[in-house]
Amino acid sequence: MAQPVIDLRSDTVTHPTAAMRQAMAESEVGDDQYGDDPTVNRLEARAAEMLGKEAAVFVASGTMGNLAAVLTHCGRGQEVVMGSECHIFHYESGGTATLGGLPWHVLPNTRMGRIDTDAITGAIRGSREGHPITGVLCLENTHNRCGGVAIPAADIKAMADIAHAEGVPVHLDGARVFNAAAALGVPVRELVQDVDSVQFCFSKGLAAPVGSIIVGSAAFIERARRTRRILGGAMRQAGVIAAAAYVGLTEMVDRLPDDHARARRLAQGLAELPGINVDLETVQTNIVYYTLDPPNAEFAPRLKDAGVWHNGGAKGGRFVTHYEITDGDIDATLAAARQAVIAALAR
Ligand code: TLP
Repeated sequence: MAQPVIDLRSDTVTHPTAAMRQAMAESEVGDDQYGDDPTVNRLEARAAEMLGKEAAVFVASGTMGNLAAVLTHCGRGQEVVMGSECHIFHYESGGTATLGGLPWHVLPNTRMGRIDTDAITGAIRGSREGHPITGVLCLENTHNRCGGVAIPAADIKAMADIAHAEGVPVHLDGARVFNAAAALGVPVRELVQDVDSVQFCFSKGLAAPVGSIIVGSAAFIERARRTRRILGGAMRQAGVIAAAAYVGLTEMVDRLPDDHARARRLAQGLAELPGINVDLETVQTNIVYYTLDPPNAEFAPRLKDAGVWHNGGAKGGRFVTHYEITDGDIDATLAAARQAVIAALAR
C-alpha cells in the first residue's frame, strides 16, 4: 500500500476541519452585495474587532487582499515601497503594477524581515515633479521568505512611523499575522496597531478552505469594497465559505503554538544532519527553510519517495507545519531526511 503523504509544502494545503464542514453546511446566507449575508457580516465584524480596527471586507485570497488594499491606498502612478523578499514582490504576478499602474520601489529586507529605517526615509519621495508620489509602504508579518520570522510591534512601529511622518499610509501583508502574535505572545491587535490596513488569510494556519480579509478604518474599507468589486471579487452567498473562516478564527488560533513547536523540532533535527544548513534564529513560527551544501538534487525526490512532500530543489527548500502534521510526522520526516543525506554521502 502507498504510504500516506506527509504534506509539508505549505499550510495552504490543509483540508477544512469537521467543524468547518458542519458550519458550512449549516451557514445562514444572503446576498452579500446587498450586505445581506449574516455569516459574512459576522466574520467581518469579528475580524475587525480582533485586530482593533473599525471594519473589514472578506476577499477570495491573500493575493486579492493585498492587491485590493494597495490599489485602494494609491492613485494611479503612485509608488509602492516594499521589501525585496516580500510576497507582493515575488509571488503576486506583479498585480499592483499591472492593474494599478503603480511603480515599485524595492528596498532590501534584512535577514530578520525588517526594512532598514534609513532606507525607508531615503525612499519616500519629496515634491520634485520628476519623481513619482509615494503611495504606500508595504510590510509583511510573519515574513515568509525571511524564514517565517515574527516581527515585534516596536519594529513595525519604527518602520511605520517614518512613512506616517510623511503622510504615507502603511499596509501589512499579515497572511500569517496570527502566527506572529502566537510566537511573540501578544494579542494580534498590538502587532497591527501602527498600520493602516492589514490583509490576513483564513486559508493558511487557520485551515479554512478559502478566504482572506482586509481590515482598516471604516472609510478605507468602504473604498476597498469598491476596489474588490472592480477586481470581480464582490460575492453573493459567500456565507458558505465565511462560515469555515469563522471557525478558523475562533477555533484554530490558540493551537498555532503546536505548529511552531513542531517546526522548531524539525529545524533542529535537520540542522544536525550533514550537508543541511538551517538558520535556526529565523525559525520562529511554522516555516523552516534550509539550504543544501553541497547542492543535492536527490534530496527532495528521495523525501517524496518516502511520502514526505515539501518545496525543495538541489540547493534547498522549505517545510511548513500545520494542523494536519503530527509529532510522528516530524519523526518520519527527520528519518527520511537522514536517509536521503546518508544516500548522498554514500555515492
Ligand atoms: N504564500 C504561499 C505561496 O504563494 C508562496 C505559501 O505557500 O506560503 N502573503 C504571504 C506572506 C503569503 O505567504 C501568501 C501565500 C500570500 C500573501 C497569498 O495568499 P494566497 O495564496 O491566498 O493568494
